[in-house]
Amino acid sequence: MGELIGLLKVTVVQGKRLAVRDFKSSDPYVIVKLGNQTAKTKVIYSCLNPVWNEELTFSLTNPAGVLNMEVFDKDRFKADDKMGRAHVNLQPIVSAARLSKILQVSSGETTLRKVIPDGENCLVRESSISCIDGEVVQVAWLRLSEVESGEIELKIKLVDSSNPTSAPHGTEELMLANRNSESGKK
Ligand SMILES: [Ca+2]
Repeated sequence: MGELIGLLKVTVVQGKRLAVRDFKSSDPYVIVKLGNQTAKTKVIYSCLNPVWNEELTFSLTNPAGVLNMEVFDKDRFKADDKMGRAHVNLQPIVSAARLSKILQVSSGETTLRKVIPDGENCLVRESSISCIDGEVVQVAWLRLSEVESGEIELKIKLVDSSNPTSAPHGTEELMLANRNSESGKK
């Protein structure tokens, strides 16, 4: 496993125009994967424009790689139906976080960079990465593929280990270190 970069907090905000998998609607939930880590949102029943607003946490190691997500329709008596998939390249937010450190951005809101939609990503529109009060955040609308329709909004936050030279390896240690550095902030 590579060097620990920090914690990635992924908020699955909402879905729009999701595909119908039951009679008139669907019961969507999202599975998010980073490497061998998997997390999922709750199911929202009978809704094609669901609002989850759920934060899922992953530990992010170098190289950052790609965040994958799949949407499913929950079914009680048979296997859940697929409702599309999307991915986000995490390299831009990692470089933006590095930049914010170099620029020593701390308070207020600063746009660090923008990622434009192209054939390599799933972006519906331009995605911006900002530093908001010291936190690096990317907001992205993703078009689902392998499905008739649907878009997903994500908010990705990179929580850096505050002291990279002594960053401990392992999520628990990192969380402990973050807690300690927060309580001991000058
Ligand atoms: Ca269903």
